[in-house]
Amino acid sequence: MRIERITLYRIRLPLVHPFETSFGRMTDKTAILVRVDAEGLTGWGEAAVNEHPYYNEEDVVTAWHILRDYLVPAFVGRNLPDPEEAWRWMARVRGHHLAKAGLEMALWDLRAKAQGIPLARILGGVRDQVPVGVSIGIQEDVEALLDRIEAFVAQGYRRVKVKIRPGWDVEVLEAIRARFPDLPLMADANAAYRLEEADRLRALDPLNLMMIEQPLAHDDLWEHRQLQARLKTPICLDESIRTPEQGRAALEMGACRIINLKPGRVGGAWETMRLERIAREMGAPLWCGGMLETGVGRAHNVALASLPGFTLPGDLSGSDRYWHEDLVEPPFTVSPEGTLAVPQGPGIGVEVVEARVRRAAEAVWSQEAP
Ligand code: OSB
Ligand code: MG
Repeated sequence: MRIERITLYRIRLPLVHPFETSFGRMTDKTAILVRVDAEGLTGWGEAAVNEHPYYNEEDVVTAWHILRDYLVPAFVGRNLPDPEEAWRWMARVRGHHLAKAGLEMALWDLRAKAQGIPLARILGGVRDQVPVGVSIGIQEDVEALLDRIEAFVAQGYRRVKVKIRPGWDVEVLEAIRARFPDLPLMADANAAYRLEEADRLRALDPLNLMMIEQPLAHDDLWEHRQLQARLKTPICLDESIRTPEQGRAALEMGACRIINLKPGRVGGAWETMRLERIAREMGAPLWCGGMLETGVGRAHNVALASLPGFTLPGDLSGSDRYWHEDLVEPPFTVSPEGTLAVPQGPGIGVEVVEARVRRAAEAVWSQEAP
């Protein structure tokens, strides 16, 4: 199957509700959608890059550059490679995992469509519904946060993650616990603490949190290990785990007990499948994280979350939690049981509405095979 054309759409979509974390506040989401055309079929992927390099070092401009100048030219005009080969072609470019994932996942969509089967099936998915949670940003005040939690719980979400930072942490979580004693609850610090603040984090131990996500530096394993030895609450790593091998190392050394596996952060589906297998064989809990993806990236994440190693509810929420209007049809909707259905059509199994993509696009570029 010859790859005839690859198109990049740099998009910006307003969020229904601003999303504030310890690294900043987002009112819009940026991303690069990748469209791959081959022999009458179209595959879609999403590089879920933020506008600014505050979560990781990538931003929407670096991802555009890496895709346009390095990754796309390596694939246009060639035959669709097998998954491992595709990853090898990209590996010459170091890092830039969100950019790579956008293209890599579009190739998976294309493969599944060429076979006429759902993406989840060629990935090895075993569920047709995946349990989901919601990630809630820092709010104006605790009352506003409690109200939002109540509304999401009423919609069926199976666990709630709240963003924390020094000054918006212990008291806030205590207030949530007082109001929702049995809620599966966790906190994500996005690297806002130092090891010297371990005592502050130890104050969370009585609250029976499922886990605390990425308390220390974005690229650290060793100090997380020191912290985990002093905490009862399990540590979950996000930013620090960029490769399957780092995931294995973190689990082996006790830097974390749980991994938030974001397909974008590790560079796409191939690497996600490798880490899923490692965690499964080690008996470590795993869940699928998110980067406020549009329906395109969400479809890929939901398909991957149907793999057997994803044992906990993911940061996979309904389209209406993020967007006034998603870019795909049908949009993703959370069931009263707190699940998202894994699409059953060929490939990603949802229709990308190209008119909406173009409306959201700030730039479009494509390369065609000669
Ligand atoms: O740290 O998990 C994170 C969104 C953007 C950047 C980083 C993170 C997040 C989320 C949102 O928590 C998860 C979602 O997509 O719903
Ligand atoms: Mg996180």
